[in-house]
Amino acid sequence: MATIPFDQLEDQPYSEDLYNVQTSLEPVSSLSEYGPALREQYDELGVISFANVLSPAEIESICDAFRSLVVRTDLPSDVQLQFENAAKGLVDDMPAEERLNYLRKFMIFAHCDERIQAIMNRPDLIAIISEMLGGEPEMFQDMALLKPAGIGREKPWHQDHAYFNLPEGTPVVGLWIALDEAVPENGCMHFLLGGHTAGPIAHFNRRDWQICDSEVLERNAAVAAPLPAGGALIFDGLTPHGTPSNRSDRRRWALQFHYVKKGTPRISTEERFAIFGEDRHNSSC
Ligand SMILES: O=C(O)CCC(=O)C(=O)O
Repeated sequence: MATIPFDQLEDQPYSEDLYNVQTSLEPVSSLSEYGPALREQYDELGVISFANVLSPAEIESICDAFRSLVVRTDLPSDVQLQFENAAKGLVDDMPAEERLNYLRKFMIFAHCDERIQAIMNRPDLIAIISEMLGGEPEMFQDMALLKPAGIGREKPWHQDHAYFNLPEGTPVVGLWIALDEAVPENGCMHFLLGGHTAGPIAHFNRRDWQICDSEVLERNAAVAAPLPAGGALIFDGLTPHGTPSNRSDRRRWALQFHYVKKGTPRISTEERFAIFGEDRHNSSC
């Protein structure tokens, strides 16, 4: 790697109340439990949770894929890697394989490794996602946020659709897979249940491109979504979610894909800002 790419944003202080929730979203055991009741939960709450989706061998294959990607010197130019801002000065002289402990994000990397594609295209996951989308899915974005131990920064509350150049009203399904046990201490996912029914919410450039903190607190619907390694969350692209900083001594790796219906048109970034920006919502933060 010629120059080491770092996250532009630093971990900043935030109110602990944003993630100080008393309730957890209980996962069902496995994908085979998916049926009308869970479909109803998805429509109503905007998220469903499964404890056992990836086998230990599948988890290991994805972790191995990450290890092989981080040491490659010939990565295609569209693959993005980003180290935690807090790791500046630490990783420069480190052997490439050790740098993985400070990596914040991989993006657009699935095409480089068949092991990642195998999970992305797993028929039992695709069957559920197709039903939610109402048609054949197309993978829209692949990403992994790794939240290194001790320095993994907060991902403030947001709707994923606010990051995607897709028309308003496009069904978007997110699949988030825990590669380590994910708990509040190492930065598990938190959701505002039912928040997708509000449609697009105003986003602001604050600690990141995010929903205003006061809006999250006022909605008073936050739950934590802890998972064992191999567990997965399936959620609507409009369901607000965020993850606290990882202050623990345990890393929290996760793999995620977003799917849309095949043939979904794209819009421009300006059009996206017109949907999710503060001007349309006439709100301040
Ligand atoms: O994995 C995380 O910490 C946050 C993931 C997330 O919210 C996102 O990438 O949209």
